[in-house]
Order: sequence, then C-alpha cells, then structure tokens
Amino acid sequence: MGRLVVVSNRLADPRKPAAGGLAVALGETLRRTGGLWFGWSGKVVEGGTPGEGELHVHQAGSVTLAELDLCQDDHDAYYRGYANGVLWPVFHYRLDLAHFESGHLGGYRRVNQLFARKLFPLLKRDDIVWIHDYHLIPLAAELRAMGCEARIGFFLHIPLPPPPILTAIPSHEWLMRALFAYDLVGFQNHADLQHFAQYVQAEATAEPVGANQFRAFNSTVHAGAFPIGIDVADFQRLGRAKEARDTYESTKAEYSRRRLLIGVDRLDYSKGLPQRIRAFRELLRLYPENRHSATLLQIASPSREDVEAYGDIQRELESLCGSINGDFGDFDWMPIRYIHRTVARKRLPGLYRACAVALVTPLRDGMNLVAKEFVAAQDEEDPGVLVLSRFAGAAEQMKQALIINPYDTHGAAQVIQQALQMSLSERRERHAALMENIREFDVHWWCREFLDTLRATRAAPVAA
Ligand code: ADQ
Repeated sequence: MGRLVVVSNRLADPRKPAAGGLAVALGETLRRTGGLWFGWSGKVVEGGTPGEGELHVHQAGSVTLAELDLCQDDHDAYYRGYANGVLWPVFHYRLDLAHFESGHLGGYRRVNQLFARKLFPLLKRDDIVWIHDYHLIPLAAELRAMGCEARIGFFLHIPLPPPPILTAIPSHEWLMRALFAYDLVGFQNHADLQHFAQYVQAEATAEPVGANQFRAFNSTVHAGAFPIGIDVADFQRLGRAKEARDTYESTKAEYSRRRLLIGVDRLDYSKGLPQRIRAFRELLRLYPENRHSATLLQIASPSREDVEAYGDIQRELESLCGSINGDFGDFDWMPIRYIHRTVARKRLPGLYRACAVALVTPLRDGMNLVAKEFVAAQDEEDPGVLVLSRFAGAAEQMKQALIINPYDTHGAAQVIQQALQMSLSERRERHAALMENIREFDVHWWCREFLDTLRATRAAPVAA
C-alpha cells in the first residue's frame, strides 16, 4: 500500500493533547502507513521574498513533518486576503463580506505554487496524497503541471455554495477547473455535492459519466459526500479523566440552582452568535420563568483577528451581551456569561456534560463538530438536548436534534424552551439515536471511507 501524504494549511502535532479529532485520526493513519504531513509552519518571515520560503523537515516517530515558512506579503495575500477574505465568506454565503482584490488572488496562486515546488521533490510515485481545505484548492493542478502522477484527493471542510453565489467570485472558473486535477473531491454532505454537480453542469457543461463522476476541462473527477465525525471513544475517555470530572463538579456546584445552556465556537460570523444571543433574549422575554434560572454560557475562542469582519462581530457580541445582562440581570443572576477565550480541550467534555442544552446555531457550517462533541459527552441516563441549526452540515445526519432556523428569533426561542422542558424519556430516546449515528460515522470511518474511495478511483489522465 502506498504511503499517505497529508497536506493542510497548518499541521497539528498528532501527539499533543490539544490536537482535535482530525489531527488524531490523520496522525493515526499516517503512523500506520508511515507518512508525511506537509503544511505552513505558522511562521511569517518579515521582509522575505514572495514565492519563497524555508522548509523544515523533521521526524516524529514514523511520520515526517515538513513545515514551510511564508513571507509576510505571501501570508497576507494568500491567507488573510484570498483564503479568508474571499473563499471563507463566499463559501459561507456571505458575499457582503468578501473583498475581491486581484493581488490577493496572485498571492494565493503564488503560495500554492510554492507548496507544490517544495512538496513535489518529497513525493514518491505510489504515494496517496490527501489535500485539505480551501487554502489549497489549486495545489493538485500545480503538482500535475510539474508532472506529478500520484493519486491525489481533496476534502473541502467548509460548505460549497450553489452556482448563483459561487459565480460571484471573479476567478470561479479557474478555481473550479482546479478541482478537476484531483482524482477524488470530497464534500461534507450531499447538499454541497449537489452544488458541485450543478456548477459543473451549468458552467462547464460537464456530464456525469458515472455515479458521482464528472467529465469537464478534459479530465474526469470523482466526487462524494464524506461527513466528518469525531473520535467518540477518545472524547469519552477524555470525559472520564480528572480535568473533565473536576470541571463538571465545579460547574455544577457554581450553577447549582440554574439550568445551563452552552455555546462553544470560534468567534466567527458564520457561527450565528448574535442571532443566538437574540434568540436567548427572546426566550427570557417570552418565557419569564427562565429569568433567574437559565444561564447561557457562551465561549468564543479568538480567531483571525487580523481580518476586519472578525473585529466587527466581536464588538457586536460584546454590546449585545452587555445590553441583555443590563436589561435582565439581577444582583444574584446574570443571563449571559460571555467568555472570549479558548477552553482547554481536557475540560470541554465536563463543561458539555454540566449543561442542559447546547446551542449549535451557525448561519452556515461545513459540518460543526461541537454538535457531535456535546452528544458524546452526555450522561446517557440524564442527557442534555442539542439544538441545531438547519444550516449546519451536521443537520443532514443529526435528525434527532431539535432543528432550528437561526434567522427566526421567535421560532428559535420557542424551540429552546421545548429543549429546556423536554421529558427525560424523550431526551434519552433522542440522545441514544444521535449517539448511534456519531459512533457509526466517527472520524475513523471518515478517514477510511475517503482513503478507500480514493484508492479505488483512478480518473482518466489529467491535462495539467
Ligand atoms: P471550525 O469552523 O473550526 O472547523 P468546528 O467543526 O465547530 O468548526 O470545530 C471546532 C473545534 O474547535 C471543535 O473541536 C471545538 O471543540 C473546538 N473549539 C471551538 N471553539 C472552542 C473554544 N472556545 N474553546 C475550545 N475549543 C473550541 C471547520 C469547519 C467545520 C467542520 C470542521 C471539520 O468550519 O464546519 O466541522 O472544519 O471539518
């Protein structure tokens, strides 16, 4: 079996406790076959030459880690400018937040070319290459142009919008053509896969040439839906460890007379935080019995603070939480605890377990792993309730959650009330069904399914 090569914008050391399920699962697969993980080192070199970067290669057990430095100009254009200033907002249906600048597109191409130039000499002919996410869409095309014949797969962690939105990107054809340099392109769910099919049929007059196989731009690509999961067993192990148990006990003790609701997100406009806070205010207005008894714990980790739209959302949230606490709060009760920080991963399961309801209400999300973590962390005898946005990729699988429309403040408040009042037997029933699903489709399933499909697909030779 060929060696696995993983390429992502950032590498995560799979041995570190802070690593999420993705890093752990990929790390495990890499260790089994002996493999290579390639990505940006996280280091930005002031005054460096655009299109150049030093590569640091080191060994971590059987896995080779190859980390590339980027110069300031490249990083600004590729990461902040194009990946997070164009692709992230547009792929999350936020055309209003996208800034199209040709210089940023140039930087995005330059960095993808640099990745290809540095990666290609490290590749062996029978390697299986797995490229991750929107930062690296054109990487396979660059590798092919250098003569790379390895099997290459791509997984998009974020949503793919339908053609009327996608085509607003000035370079959309170039971007989508680049996907045809892959052997396999994976999406989070069937809706995204459909958007891909619609795009290639409308814009590239591609014909499906088999189940989930498309021919356009002189080449053929396989596409599929591979919903990502979490490492359920590992997260539950974490939940039994001391840090999580201590967190559970102290949270329970501190809020002994309250029902806790929880939100855990990166502070990102796609996560629907202001809408969630407004729905909580509506809950307090519509159902006054929750005053003095319900507390929303919103933990938002700092993210991409150098991108303008992220500063705006932070200010909006602080002012919203302040006004609700001012309007409804009392000497002995604050409705919202807003914490702008990352919580240690070891503590998360304890925190989730101490809460009666989780609000996972993004305006758009590729999958959303918090929804799955919350379910995995619950006590099956007395489980909490998951309130989930219909616009999270997870909603396609997690049908036993209470599904809401995050734009509908009034409707969302009614559903949150339903969650707070749900009987024990209904909570158990819903939780058991959700558990079955996240156990079956865990992160190891996702890894296996994608790689087995990639190994089995060999598209027609690709024109560079
Ligand atoms: P993200 O947008 O980062 O990922 P998500 O799937 O929710 O979103 O994963 C976040 C991870 O970070 C979870 O493991 C969560 O526990 C952790 N996390 C978030 N906020 C935290 C906080 N304040 N403190 C501590 N930990 C926190 C992208 C896509 C998603 C997709 C994933 C995986 O946007 O849609 O599910 O990739 O494919």
